[in-house]
Amino acid sequence: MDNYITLKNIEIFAYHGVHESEKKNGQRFLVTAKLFLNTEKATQNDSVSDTENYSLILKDIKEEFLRENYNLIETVADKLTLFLLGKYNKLTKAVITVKKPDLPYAMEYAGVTATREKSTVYIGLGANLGNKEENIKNALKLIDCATVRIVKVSSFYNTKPEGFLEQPDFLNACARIETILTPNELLRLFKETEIKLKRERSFKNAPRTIDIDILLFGNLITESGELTIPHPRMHQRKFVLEPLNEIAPFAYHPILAERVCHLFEEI
Ligand code: PH2
Ligand code: MG
Ligand code: MG
Repeated sequence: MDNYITLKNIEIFAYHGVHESEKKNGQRFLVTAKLFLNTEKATQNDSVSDTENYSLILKDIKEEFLRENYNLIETVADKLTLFLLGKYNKLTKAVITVKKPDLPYAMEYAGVTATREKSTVYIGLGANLGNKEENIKNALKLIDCATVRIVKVSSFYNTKPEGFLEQPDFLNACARIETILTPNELLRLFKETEIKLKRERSFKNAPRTIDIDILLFGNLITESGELTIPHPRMHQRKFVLEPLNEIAPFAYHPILAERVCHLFEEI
């Protein structure tokens, strides 16, 4: 649903800026927030408890804007999207514009707009070293944080190694998460989590205490050196499709244009 709350040009005096004079003297900023949420229930009941109260949000934006000083209004705007989406559960997307209206130029303002939204992401977890069940559980605990919420976890499946066969059996699972991180930020979080759980990368597909892969990221299709979404081999792997089918049979593969239940049937 495409309804949103607007708070337009909130005036705040603050000390963000690259230049010493900006840090020392401060200046006026104008903050505009466009906050998306489903207002269906609120309009039905005409009740503020079914939406987000913009007076509270306004107070929070002013406070958060002053909490720490940054060089870039890019950073300020992005931090505000993270803060608001993290704190106000009903928000699905935040678009924040931060403007400097008093620069010494013949121009109305310089400004930056940052956008973040909540995405539904499916991930695969696998372990074949150490206490496999503990490793998967610990990985899920570490992933669950201010920017990532674990929504649903599949059963744990004992699987035979695919690909490189001369290694111990695996324990595999899938989870549905909700995140306001970008794909690259999420990948970084997963790599850090793998390192915390003592994963060592000796060779490709080597046995591991834990492997955490992004399978589907909303309907996103992306390919860069480090990260390919959807996961390029997910549709060929029973150890992915079986747990994924358990928790998300109707999740959609945007390249193959098939639902997970269909991919699972075909394998
Ligand atoms: N992961 C691999 C390669 N082979 N086999 C099983 N059964 N489970 C895995 O998680 C797995 C695999 C590369 O990530
Ligand atoms: Mg993997
Ligand atoms: Mg991996």
